[in-house]
Amino acid sequence: MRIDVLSVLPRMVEDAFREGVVGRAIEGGLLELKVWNLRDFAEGKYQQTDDAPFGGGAGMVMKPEPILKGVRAIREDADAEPLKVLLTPQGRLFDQAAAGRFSRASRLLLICGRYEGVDERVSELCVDEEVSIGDYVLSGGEIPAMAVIDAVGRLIPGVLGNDASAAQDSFTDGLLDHPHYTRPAEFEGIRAPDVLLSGDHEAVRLWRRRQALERTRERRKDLFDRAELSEEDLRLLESSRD
Ligand code: 9D3
Repeated sequence: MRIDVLSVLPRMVEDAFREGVVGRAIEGGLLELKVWNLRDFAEGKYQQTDDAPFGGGAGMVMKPEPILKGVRAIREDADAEPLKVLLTPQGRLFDQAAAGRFSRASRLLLICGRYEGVDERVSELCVDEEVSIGDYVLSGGEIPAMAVIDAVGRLIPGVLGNDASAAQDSFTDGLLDHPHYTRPAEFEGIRAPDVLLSGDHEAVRLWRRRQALERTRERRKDLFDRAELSEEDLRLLESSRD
């Protein structure tokens, strides 16, 4: 898979993937990441990528022309047409389902906004989807683009090794994970639950499932209400209600 990024801060994105799982995927040739400097597509003495908003108001708006020029250059730099995604607070929420969809495209082009926003004609002319990573204010689309690259990169076959498909399956049941413990069995006076040291695999499975169900109900009512629960799940919750 190939991912292109168009940004006024290209080093921010490049530097993020020098290490870690996705960095290794790039080194190993499973993922090609190319980050383009938007300023290289801006004209004039100052190579301006932003300008004052029509209608007045605070802040600056990203000019459409450099973005369109950049998108055209990136398109022509490879054979397949990329799925073009604009990172913006006005986008649909990026979730694991979107990560799965993006990972099935052979090419992805991520366009990072900065300042108050991006001229609306960019969306109209050269964007397939607009996405946000959540309801908090960031300074631009670069960190959201990194989140998308990390989430999508992990889904490329071979990037995670054999565990990959299993790890994905466990997310698709839509529950939060159970608590994890490792050595020592007692730390700062807190013991790991005895069941995890018992060697009783069935008891461990039931304990983990119940913990996952309870935590999801407690912390993420939105996920809990959408989860498809089995008879066993309902029974595990029954015994935990009191
Ligand atoms: C006061 C109105 N703000 C819009 C909600 C202005 C504004 C805030 C942040 C305009 C641009 C930005 C920069 N953020 C992004 O470009 C961005 C973002 C984000 O801030 N949060 C979550 N996802 C994303 S994707 C791109």
